[in-house]
Amino acid sequence: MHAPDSSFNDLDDGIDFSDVQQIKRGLIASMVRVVGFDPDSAGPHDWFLALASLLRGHLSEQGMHTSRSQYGKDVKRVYYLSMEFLTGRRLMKHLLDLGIEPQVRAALTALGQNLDVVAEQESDAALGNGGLGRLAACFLDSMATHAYPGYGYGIRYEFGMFSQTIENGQQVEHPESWLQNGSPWEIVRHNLNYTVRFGGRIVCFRDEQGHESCRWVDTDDVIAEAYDLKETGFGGSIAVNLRLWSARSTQDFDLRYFNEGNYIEAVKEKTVSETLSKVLYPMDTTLMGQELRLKQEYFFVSASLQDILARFLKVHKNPRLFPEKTAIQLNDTHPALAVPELMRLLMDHCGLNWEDAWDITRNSFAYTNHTLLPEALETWPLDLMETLLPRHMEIIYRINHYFLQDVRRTYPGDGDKVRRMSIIDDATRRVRMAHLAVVGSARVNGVAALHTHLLRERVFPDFDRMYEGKFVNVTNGITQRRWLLQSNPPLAALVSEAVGPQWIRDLDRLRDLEALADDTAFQDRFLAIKRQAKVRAAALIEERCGLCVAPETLFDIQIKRIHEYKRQLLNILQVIARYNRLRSANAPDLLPRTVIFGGKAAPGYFMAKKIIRLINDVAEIINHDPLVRGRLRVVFVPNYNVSTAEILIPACDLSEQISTAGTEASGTGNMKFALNGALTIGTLDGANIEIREEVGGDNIFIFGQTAEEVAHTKANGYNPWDWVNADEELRRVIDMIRDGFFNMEQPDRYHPLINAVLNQGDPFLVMADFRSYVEAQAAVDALYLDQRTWARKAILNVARMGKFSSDRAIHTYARDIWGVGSMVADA
Ligand code: 26V
Repeated sequence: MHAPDSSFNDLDDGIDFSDVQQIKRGLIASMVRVVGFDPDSAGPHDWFLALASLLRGHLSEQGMHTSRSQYGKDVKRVYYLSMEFLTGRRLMKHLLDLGIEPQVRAALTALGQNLDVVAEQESDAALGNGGLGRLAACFLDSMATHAYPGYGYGIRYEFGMFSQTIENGQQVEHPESWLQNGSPWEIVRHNLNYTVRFGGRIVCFRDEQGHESCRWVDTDDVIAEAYDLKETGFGGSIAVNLRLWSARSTQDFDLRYFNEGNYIEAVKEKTVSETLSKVLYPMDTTLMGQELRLKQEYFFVSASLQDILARFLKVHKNPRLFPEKTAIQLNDTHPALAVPELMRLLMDHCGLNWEDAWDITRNSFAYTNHTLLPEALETWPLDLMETLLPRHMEIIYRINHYFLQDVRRTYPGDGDKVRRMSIIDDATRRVRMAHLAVVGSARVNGVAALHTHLLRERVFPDFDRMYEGKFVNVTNGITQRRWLLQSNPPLAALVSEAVGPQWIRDLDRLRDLEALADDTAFQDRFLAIKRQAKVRAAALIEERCGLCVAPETLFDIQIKRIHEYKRQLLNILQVIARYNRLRSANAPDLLPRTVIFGGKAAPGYFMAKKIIRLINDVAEIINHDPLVRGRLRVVFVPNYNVSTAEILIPACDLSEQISTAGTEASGTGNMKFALNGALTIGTLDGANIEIREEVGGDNIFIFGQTAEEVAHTKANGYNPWDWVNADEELRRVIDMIRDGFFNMEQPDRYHPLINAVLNQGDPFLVMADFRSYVEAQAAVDALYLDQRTWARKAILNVARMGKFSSDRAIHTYARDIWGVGSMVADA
């Protein structure tokens, strides 16, 4: 008997994508056979579907080659577990990765369509809140590009991040159904599913040899169904799979009710279980302890681990080899239940004893922390966990028991330490997920040098001393494929012309641009490209806000989630001070600026929403004041998302990265802006510190207190009023807001805001950093007047961004944390 021939190197209907005629025929076939529409009357959206379906087939083929070669070589794989993947649109990315954009463009033209219009039809897959989710997307891109055997697992939310409109200056949220018009990229695998269990109770029994084993019974079950997306890498020959789980009820009808004639009651159960993957929680700080969120976390963790283990057991009979063949990265604590889940599967399903299961578990996981803010560190109530996941709670108690024995051995007689380090917080009766993740992982990393330092010193000092070498730093990065090649084609072309195209895979190659920083002809081309991008952004602003902004002005941009710690408030205070100076006519040399904001506030975050409203109220007054016409405009761009970022970032002159030092774990927007030739104004926080190290102190505007100074200021009894009273300009700004200058119709609108900041200690030191921020902004004004020097510094910023590629980050994870190799290097 011989093996069946299932090679697919030569599928007869495979299309040669270098041939425009073949693409055109393929598109027509796809329109007729898949979309089911007459090509003669099809519109851009139909053509988008036809094109995407055509590409999906090709990507699936690519992915199968990748997967066959991984099985063939029995490589160690890495699984990236994340509640969020903020991938944005995919069409242009795939075309660039495959190198077939010109051919596809030509084929569409021949069909009377324009590729750019067709690409605009795609909705933004916003399955994430912000930085953490976008990082996951950049990492998949780097893994695919550099041929790491990576794999992503997440949730297929039916509703991603809400879409935002601004009405009367206020944020209004709308549901965002990215699936409404179908998602042509997905490969649906109805037959690939796992049962995920909740509730129930545990029964334990002993066999004849006296071994105890436990069973989890009487559970409420939900089915997790797999949907796959292929993430291409540059060059197109490798695809990484992103598997998203969708919840399906185990029962379509509850026959008991059905037979009684109660039709509605009969489907209720189904609706309830299917809400599990309905919607992404749109907040990224405070956890409200909702049961649904915990269920979402366990749902995707359980399905993913069952899938990972099944894949492993297909090839290996011995579970003890698991850590040699598998690395699992926990993107924050959201998937931390993976630790007790793997223990459960190894003991209750594979029959391993505790010691062996624990050995495998703690050598398989690694955990990335993304925030120091105490309110964002996850904890879950014990009673909720015990009800929902009784078996996992048993395992967690036992992990904690052995762990605390170790703690007592390491720190004898220190009962306080035992209480502080425990996975269970006895005082609040909650499980500390970060402690569980640290104890269950071989490595823990922060996402920028300062962040890792503070993590070790402030959040986990006892763990750091107990586990030498466990805490490491991997500074974040971004993919230059999306954030330069795709989003800024003219600059990408200029760079390629100057230093060759290798930067696309190796960002360090940008260094050769340094030699051109003083070249006036190069500077002129660089500035012309910046201007072109500003014209494009101005069109977007006109369309979304009905506001006309001038590309000659300095574009000063702060786009990111709205948070007190990110200090959009500090920015708008500075804008008001600038407005006052312009009106008083004693500042003729203040250059014209357009100050652009964008970002979403969590729907229940009162202060963040007030800040949005204040920005819009201030904009309304300033933009209608003839005294400052042509010299100052303020814009709030609604519905900030990945696609908006792709247009605004290339257009930026000045990138605002102004969080209170010690609060922004890394930031990744800061890197995207600098890569596109913006200068940064920022604090010594997160990755800004490393950006300064790379670009040089002369090529960045740094202001404000350092993380150490912040701690010191607070320790010495900070009173924001002292700073307000000592600074006449600041005092005036505060008075205007308090007196209702920007909102005469309701003058007390911002009293809660002013009160919260000034009378409740100003925890993010807005007042303390105001003066130095204003001074840094004055230095910006002065420099911008000298366009040559500005261009030189901007070019140097681009040239020195090599470190901030997600390729570097992934190479570091692969080497220092996962112990996996590139398939190309291995070949
Ligand atoms: C936290 C929570 C808390 C519970 C409710 C749901 C939820 C959802 C997301 C998060 C994550 C917040 C952490 C986060 O996004 N951190 C950002 O991570 C970026 C990538 O490492 C980093 O650049 C940013 O500085 C950091 O704020």
